[in-house]
Amino acid sequence: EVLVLAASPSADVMAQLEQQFDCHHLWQQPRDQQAQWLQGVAAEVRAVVTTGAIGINAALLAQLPKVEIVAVNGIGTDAVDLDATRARGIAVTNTPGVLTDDVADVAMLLLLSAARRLPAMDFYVRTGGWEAGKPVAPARALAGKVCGIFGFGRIGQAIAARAQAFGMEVRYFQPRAIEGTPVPRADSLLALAEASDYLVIAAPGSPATRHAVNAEVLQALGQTGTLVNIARGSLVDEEALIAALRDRTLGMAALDVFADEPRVPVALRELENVVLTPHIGSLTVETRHAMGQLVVNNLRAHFAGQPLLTPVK
Ligand code: 8YV
Repeated sequence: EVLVLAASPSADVMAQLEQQFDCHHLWQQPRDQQAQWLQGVAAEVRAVVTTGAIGINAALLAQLPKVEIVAVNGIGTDAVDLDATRARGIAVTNTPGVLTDDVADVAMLLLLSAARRLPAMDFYVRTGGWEAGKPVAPARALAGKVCGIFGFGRIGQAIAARAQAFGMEVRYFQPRAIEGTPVPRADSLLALAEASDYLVIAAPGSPATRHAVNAEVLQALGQTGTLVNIARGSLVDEEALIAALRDRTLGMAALDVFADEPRVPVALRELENVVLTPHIGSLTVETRHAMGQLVVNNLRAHFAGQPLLTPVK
């Protein structure tokens, strides 16, 4: 029996889950009834399907005595209590690879939107500013600017390729140097921020990266700097970010992820120098289908006693 915590937008994936497993859908239950409903199904659950954002905590795992596998429909496993899964020998899978391009696209979407102030320009046309002949201040060109990438895995490298195509100079930082890349590595995140016009976060959320982008890093990025985050809200000290944006010691922020989703602080929503999207990095028809298919294929492999396609170590 499979406990599904959240639906995939792919109807085909949902149909496959239904056909191949005995599914219990938590997301279909009204919020205030979920706890009680869960008590009725928990005993027989052998697999859990969750998302990168939702994950699974120790308390829920403890309610599932027979669970063997947690299949994450996403790449980030920061919301999964991996200590608890490891301690019980529960397998965990995620969906690397298939979402790289889409997430990198959203990083560029945000970067370009901030650089050329897309939300303000859109507002200007819609509200008749253009017709009324109101002035429009020129933006800043991208070509020649430095794009610093924090976290240089698959997604970070895909962002680098895109930034280079726009004529940007790219650098990266992460603790472990990547071999064979011509992209220079900064000595630290702080040094990267100092050198960058745009700082793009593409590192995993973890206790080690929590609030890595703090007041000091934001200060180093500076008045003409822009922060882009497509990774996890936990990497940024959101209070410090709001303060820096408000005081204009940081130029702009373009954010797809937040500390406490879906709650975005009003103080952030009210700022003009931000571009905000609702955690949509991987949200395309094609990619959500490919991610969901990987979830299904991992579950099938597990129950057939075959090697998992994309295990999390
Ligand atoms: C979504 C993500 O949170 O892949 C990730 O880590 O953050 C996203 O793709 C979600 O997991 C989609 O189901």
